[in-house]
Amino acid sequence: MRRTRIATGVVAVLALLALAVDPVAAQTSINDELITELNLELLYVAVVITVIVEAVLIYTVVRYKDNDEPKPTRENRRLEITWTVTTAIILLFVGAAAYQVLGVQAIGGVTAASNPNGVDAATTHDFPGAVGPPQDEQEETVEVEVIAQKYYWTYNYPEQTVDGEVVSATSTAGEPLVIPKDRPVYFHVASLDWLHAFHAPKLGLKQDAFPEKYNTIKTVAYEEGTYQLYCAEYCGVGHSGMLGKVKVVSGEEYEQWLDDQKSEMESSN
Ligand SMILES: [Cu+2]
Repeated sequence: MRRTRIATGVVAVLALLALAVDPVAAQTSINDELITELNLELLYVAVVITVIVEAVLIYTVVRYKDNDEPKPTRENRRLEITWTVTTAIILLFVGAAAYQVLGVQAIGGVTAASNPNGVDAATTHDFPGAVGPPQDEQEETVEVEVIAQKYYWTYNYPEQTVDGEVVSATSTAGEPLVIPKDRPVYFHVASLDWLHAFHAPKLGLKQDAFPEKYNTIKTVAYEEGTYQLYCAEYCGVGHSGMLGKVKVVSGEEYEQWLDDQKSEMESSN
């Protein structure tokens, strides 16, 4: 009777927890997809382990609660080996699953080692570290140089020029970082003064901005929309205001935007 009541209670609590979990939203980018998948994979395993541990705990409490002379377990080698080996297996699983995702370029960043056939990166400064896309992907890839400075962002499109002048936008002017969806985008992130960090959480993007050194990260955005961009490295009094927007648009809208930028530059020359 009492056991039934406890079982009912456990089921009710689990049902409430299941209701409280947010339904998984549509993935906004390849980065977001990889992070969410890993998170879910680990969550499923964690739920199973939690249920087993709680079941053993509740069973033990109920089964032995009327024992007036309990004796502690001493020297149970089998038990010790079991909990050591089981924990090791779980940790190895978590490590292997996380490492697999970290090893992907979209999460771990694009490096010369992970992208040995990369062409020269399109950048406007002569800093080291930027890695271009592989030659066979160069045509479809968009390269954007993201420059952090106290306390704003500049987005340069070094492949897009008018009379040698690069198409560019800044967060101080309220302009967004515009990228097309469903195309690989490489961000070459650097700082002109000291440490900042490029962070668009809804897109699963985060990268430190080092002074005079590029870090390249990659994305493929799936969902059109405007995403908040933050500086994620405390950089001084203006840090909390060092914000920007990443705008994901369709391929045609992106080309149109570039044309508009270029004709604006031409007319002001
Ligand atoms: Cu900052």
